[in-house]
Amino acid sequence: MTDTIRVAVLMGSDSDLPVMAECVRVLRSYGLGSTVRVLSAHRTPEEAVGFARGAEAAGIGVIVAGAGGSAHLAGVLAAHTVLPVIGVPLEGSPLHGFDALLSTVQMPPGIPVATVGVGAMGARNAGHLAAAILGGADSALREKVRAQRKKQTADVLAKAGAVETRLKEILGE
Ligand code: RP5
Repeated sequence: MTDTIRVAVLMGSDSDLPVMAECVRVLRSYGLGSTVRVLSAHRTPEEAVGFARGAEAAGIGVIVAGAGGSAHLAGVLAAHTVLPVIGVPLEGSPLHGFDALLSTVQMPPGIPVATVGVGAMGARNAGHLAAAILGGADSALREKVRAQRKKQTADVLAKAGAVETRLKEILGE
């Protein structure tokens, strides 16, 4: 069950979809709907700028933008909206996303992009961060974020409790 669409998940190419789907998966776990679009800072620049300019009026609260190569999508979107923009550097290039990381994170002061980690790990965190941002003004959503953190802690502690047993299995003891 998802609510009205408050998050836009954008990506520079349809080839980015398998990774950016991880962001959508996390958003859905919080009951957050999203609009998913392929928009490129380089290949569809007019459309990308148009989306950024119209996002606020469309009810979007957070924009997530994933791109690979010398990634400029998140930065270009941020230049055309005051909504928070989360950048996901993607790793398809010969430099394995290091180029995308630097071009996404090194924004000039005054036009921030909240940059998460490279690839699927970052895409998932973009979903969690979008939920946390929207949760600032939505107590029900904030409680979902809190519950996710508590469950995560419990899961890690449960796994930690099983480490001695697993070690014996691995060592054949
Ligand atoms: C970027 O170039 C896209 O975000 C993608 O990660 C990368 C390669 O795009 P394709 O050549 O696969 O369309 O703009």
